[in-house]
Amino acid sequence: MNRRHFFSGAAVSAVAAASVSKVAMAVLPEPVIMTSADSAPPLTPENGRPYKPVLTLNGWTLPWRMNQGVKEFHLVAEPVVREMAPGFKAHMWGYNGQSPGPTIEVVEGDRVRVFVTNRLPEHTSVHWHGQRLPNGMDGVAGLNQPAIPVGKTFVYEFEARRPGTFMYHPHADEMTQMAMGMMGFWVTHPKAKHPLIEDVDRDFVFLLNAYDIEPGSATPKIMTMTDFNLWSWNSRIFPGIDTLNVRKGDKVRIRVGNLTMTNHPIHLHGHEFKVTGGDGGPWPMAARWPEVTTDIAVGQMRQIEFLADEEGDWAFHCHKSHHTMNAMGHAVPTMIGVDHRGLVKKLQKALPDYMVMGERGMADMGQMEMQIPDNTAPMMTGTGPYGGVEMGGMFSVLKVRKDQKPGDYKNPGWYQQPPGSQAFEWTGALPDPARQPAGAGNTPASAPVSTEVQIRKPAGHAGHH
Ligand SMILES: [Cu+2]
Repeated sequence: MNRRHFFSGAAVSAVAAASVSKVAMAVLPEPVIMTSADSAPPLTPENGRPYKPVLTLNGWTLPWRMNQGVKEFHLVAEPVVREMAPGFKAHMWGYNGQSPGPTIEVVEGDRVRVFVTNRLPEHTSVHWHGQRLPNGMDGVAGLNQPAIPVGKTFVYEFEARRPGTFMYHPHADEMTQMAMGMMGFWVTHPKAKHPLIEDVDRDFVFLLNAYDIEPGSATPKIMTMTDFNLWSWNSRIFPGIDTLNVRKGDKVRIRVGNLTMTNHPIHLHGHEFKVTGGDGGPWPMAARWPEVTTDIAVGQMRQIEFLADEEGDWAFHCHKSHHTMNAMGHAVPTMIGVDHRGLVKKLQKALPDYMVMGERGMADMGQMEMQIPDNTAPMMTGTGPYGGVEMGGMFSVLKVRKDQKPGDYKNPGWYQQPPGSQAFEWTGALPDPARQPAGAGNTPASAPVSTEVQIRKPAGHAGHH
């Protein structure tokens, strides 16, 4: 983390200097800018009511300054370069150097003042999703306030009235600005013991977001509504998403907000969790039951809690299998069972780079030394201790270790299964299974097999096809 002076930018300085008076400048908290996409350690509060801070996956918490009892934050809306995975950088819009913006953490009852400086090429605003606040602070441009013009700074101020997990994002040219990565998390911790909010040992937060970036390019396409090709957590894709590292026996909370345009069934291996709350606050105990997957709808936040009592490396991911893939072409027919070995040779004479997608399934894609453009994330990748993980997108790993130190979030490396506790190859005798004749099913045929299909035409005549 480094502190960049408000006016140290190059091209934007002139705009900013012309529009922010010296007096205003003197009272603004210096904006804190993050230059790394790694998970920053939880930010222990230096003043105000104490609380247990969260860890933002591949993100950070925005420091504040206390000004006569008011917590003052400074968000800077600006173009950023976000590393989505090692070797792949996207040109996005975000806050204070990254997309998503920093997490804002306060305590129930805190008076909060947020300065928002607009360094984007167009106007913006900030909506504080889920908060109780005066209508004029809700941030819908045109409805609650004029939009923040380019180069100007607006002030939002309200009391954090109820504890909970909230999100923030623009409510001005929302389609563009959210597609470009403008969003962030907000956690209001309870001021005292709350009957529905349990103390936990680890508290993780992240946002679900999605982008459409053509392989080889860097800027999201903002017109896309459904056909995204990068499904990300906090604007990171596997294998670029940090693992969630915990100590065996920890009580763990994970807060997940969905600011994409589709739902995401988030699935945890090896443990059952309870959904303990949503955007509206903590849920009554009677509304909590064991789950291993919870669907998070668009614009929702869900917090899950569990006891991490099973050691190991446990997959944690969106269960839509297309959301655990990175950029790929969608106009690809299923080639399973099609034997086109002869055809490939012929085609490669004319098109030396021609290759076949997925003749035996798509797993080959993970290994293929495929020519991909610069600045492109491989479609399915990531290597574990036993080979390719064949995942991308919304995938990470919960690492539970008995020797992880309390409060230590370091990645402990790969889990070593105790001897005799891992799936293994059977090398004994096998009974002869009943099989389909070759070519009748979906295995490659050694010789062409003609298939006859009966279809019934509308007129009622049976025909051959
Ligand atoms: Cu998903």
